[in-house]
Amino acid sequence: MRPVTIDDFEAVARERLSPMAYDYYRSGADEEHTLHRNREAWTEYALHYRVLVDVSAPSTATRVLGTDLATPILIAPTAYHKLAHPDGERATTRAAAAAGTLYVASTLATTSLEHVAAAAPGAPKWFQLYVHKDREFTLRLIARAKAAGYGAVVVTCDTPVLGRRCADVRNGFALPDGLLMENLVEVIPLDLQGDDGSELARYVASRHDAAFSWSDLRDLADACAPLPLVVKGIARGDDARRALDHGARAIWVSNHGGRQLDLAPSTADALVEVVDAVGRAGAGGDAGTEVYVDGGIRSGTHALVALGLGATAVFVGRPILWGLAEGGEAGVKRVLELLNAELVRAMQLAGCPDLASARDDLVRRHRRATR
Ligand code: FNR
Ligand code: LAC
Repeated sequence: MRPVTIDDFEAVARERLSPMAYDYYRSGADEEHTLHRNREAWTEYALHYRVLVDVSAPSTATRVLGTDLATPILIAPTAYHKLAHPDGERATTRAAAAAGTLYVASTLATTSLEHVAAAAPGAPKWFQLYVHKDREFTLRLIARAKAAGYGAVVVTCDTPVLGRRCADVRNGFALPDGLLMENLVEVIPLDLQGDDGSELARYVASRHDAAFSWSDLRDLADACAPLPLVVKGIARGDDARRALDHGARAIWVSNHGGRQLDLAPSTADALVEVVDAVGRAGAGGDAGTEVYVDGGIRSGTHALVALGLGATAVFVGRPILWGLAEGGEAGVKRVLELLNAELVRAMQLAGCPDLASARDDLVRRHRRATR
């Protein structure tokens, strides 16, 4: 069956992946309320479309931090791509380059950041950073990203500890033999072995710096310079303003795909608060703070709602993993082509010839019929 929707890709991935790998990719934290809220929240909005607009040649051209892209649908950092396909992150970065979009490589990748960069020379990519207790090691990761040609550093701030993913605890989640967190081989503590719960949770508990706070962010931004620093995992307007005051160049609204704090607000709701707090970002890169969002975006129509709510660009996580499992680099390309084709069709049906027009009173809360 050729996948027609992102959910079709997930169904194929579920057949292809080991149960442990699928559970790890799919899971949200605890009772998974936020996992489901993320996706449902996009349907709480309505696209108040316009008619009789020339939409014969819609443009999805986007600019993020000065980098021109063909689409506002970008690839979020997700760990362990080799769990889905032996080509792993190399396949993902090549597919991103071919689609004219941007890939954010995870600190916890199964391919070193240097090999990811070499897989698609010259293609725009950012490096996602987890701050380790070992600050010297953290600075070495930043230096490596600069040397490898990454265009920005994305610091993930919603993971001082790892959220509890119940399936991982039941499965005793661990990377299979032969797969490693290739960026971290110099620091992986041997005490990761254990037969209770998730190996990843033990790594995060032993290595991530839960003390990292606002007073450290400015220093981190300085250490990343001249690369811009993006702060990922923001869920509130006041935190978005603080991030900008402490050196962030852009704000990434995220709750980690519902994998961290359960009962966190949906990213759609957080996006509205953040855009209100830091000004309407530019879809296509006009003036204003750039605000990105991820979480539960499973179609181009969801993406159009997010852009209409003020996002400069959107990121997808799990859909890329489903594409990897379905067909490696070709599968990721098919996922990206599907999402972008859905976005273009939604723009045409909404009377949007470009992304800027999506911000002009297109999106409003869906009004439920009052009894
Ligand atoms: C993630 N995410 C994540 N984020 C991050 O900053 N570093 C990471 O290494 C990972 N790893 C990771 C693994 C898996 C399996 C998932 C599903 C997610 C979070 C990711 O960047 C993004 O915020 C969410 O995935 C977005 O939600 P959707 O699109 O997956 O619903
Ligand atoms: C996760 C970590 C790797 O969500 O970010 O699994």
